Amino acid sequence: MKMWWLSLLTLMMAAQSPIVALPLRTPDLPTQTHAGPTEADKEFAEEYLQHYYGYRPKTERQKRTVDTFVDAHWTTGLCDKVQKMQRFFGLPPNGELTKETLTVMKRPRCGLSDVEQFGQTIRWKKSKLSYRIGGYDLPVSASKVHKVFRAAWKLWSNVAPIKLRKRSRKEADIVISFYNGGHKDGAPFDGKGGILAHAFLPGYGIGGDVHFDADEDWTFNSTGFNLFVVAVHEFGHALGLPHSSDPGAIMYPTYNFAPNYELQLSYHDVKDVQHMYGISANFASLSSKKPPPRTPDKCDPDLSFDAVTELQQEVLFFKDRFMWRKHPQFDETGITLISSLWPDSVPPHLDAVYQNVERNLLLFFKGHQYWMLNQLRLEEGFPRNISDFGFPARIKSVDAALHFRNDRSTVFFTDHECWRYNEQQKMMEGSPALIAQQWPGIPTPIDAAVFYEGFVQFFKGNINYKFDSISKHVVSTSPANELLECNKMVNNEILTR
Ligand code: 01S
Ligand code: CA
Ligand code: ZN
Ligand code: ZN
Repeated sequence: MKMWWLSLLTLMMAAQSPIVALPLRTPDLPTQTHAGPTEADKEFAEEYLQHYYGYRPKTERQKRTVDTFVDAHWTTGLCDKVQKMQRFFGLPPNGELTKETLTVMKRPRCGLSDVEQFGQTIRWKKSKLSYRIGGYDLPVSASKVHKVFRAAWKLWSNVAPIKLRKRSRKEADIVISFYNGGHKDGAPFDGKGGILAHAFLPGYGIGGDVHFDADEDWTFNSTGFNLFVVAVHEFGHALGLPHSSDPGAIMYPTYNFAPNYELQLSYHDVKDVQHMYGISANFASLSSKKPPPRTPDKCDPDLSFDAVTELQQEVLFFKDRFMWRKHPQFDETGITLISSLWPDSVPPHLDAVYQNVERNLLLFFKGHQYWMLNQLRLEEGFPRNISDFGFPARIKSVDAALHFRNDRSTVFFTDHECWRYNEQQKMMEGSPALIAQQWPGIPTPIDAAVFYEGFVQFFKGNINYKFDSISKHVVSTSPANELLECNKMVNNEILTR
């Protein structure tokens, strides 16, 4: 029977990320006119739910005491457990002991001894799992597919004590197939785009199976959809992981491929899989070499930024592969991946970013290179060398860039110096000046600068300096993350664990 990712989290994420299509399933079992379950059926079901879903029937004494915590916990009992069971088997979760619910309960459960309920999720109970590639009409070279799948499983088995063996003939726990359109599991694929793949929770039969939409343009690079990236995500589901609200996680529900980023499980992916299966023997040595990356937290009092810029009415704060977008109309400043707004064009760990308002361009700096984007598109011929701006050869990178729309100029900060670039004449104005002279009170080198709310706002480490350009002095300092308004949280913020 069926079960895929339709958790509350998925629903929440779906509201936010339009690419996540929701397979709201319509049961393909006949609707029945039911006479209601017999007493024997009820008893059977109670026992079943006790055994497999942790249902605890009330004692007579508990039935009389209504208000205790324990009782409150248990009153949600039976109906809730029936729903849970129905969800697992893809039945309409009405919480009633319908005929098909009972039929499923009475089915031989041989395979199910391999699975166990683990908190809110289901996991495999054994550590040696097998997988098989079902069907033979692979849309891409078979040997490459095998290689990619092996590498994708390895990311998970590196951190958790699980082993995955490929089988070519015999039954396997996890069957991986490519299908197009409807493929008889109640969740038809939708052609190019949209849903790319889906997976079933650990379990017997279809449980643990992974299906890829054969209509997608599957690739091994950055064109189309990268099979490796999606396989790692789906294999996470096949192990029992739900979606994550952390945009840095592999289990984040939308596709993300960033060129030159070596795909790694994030800190949360690792924590989640280890929570279910434990920690692999070689995890300590592996993670000391390459610790799983943590997604920056806007409430971290030590938060600093790589770059800050205006973009239309928004202010963008860059950090590693991420950015926060502060919009005047939205209360919440959410974090996203840089690559989700500018796929394939902008690198992570930027040095500086500014918007050229007159020409509607956005310029990104990293090391000796810069990238120029018009709207969301990378201009042809980029990245180019920052010597274009007239920097001498000794300048290898910039720390920050500050654009002034009124006098159509941009100030670049490099170490203790600053340079004024004339955007109209496209040339540097004179020689560099000392930051200490031009911007007294600002420590160097700086991390980022932006003109916002009438002040030049400098960032260095975890401090934000507001500078008044007219009186030429620092009017106040505050925590660098103050503008992100850390205490304004909505329910799709990264869940604290
Ligand atoms: N599968 O695991 C998914 O998350 C589906 C949507 C479900 C609601 C069925 C999916 O194809 N999502 C797209 C995706 O890219 C957006 N998933 C894989 C990934 O790498 N995030
Ligand atoms: Ca699709
Ligand atoms: Zn399917
Ligand atoms: Zn998914």
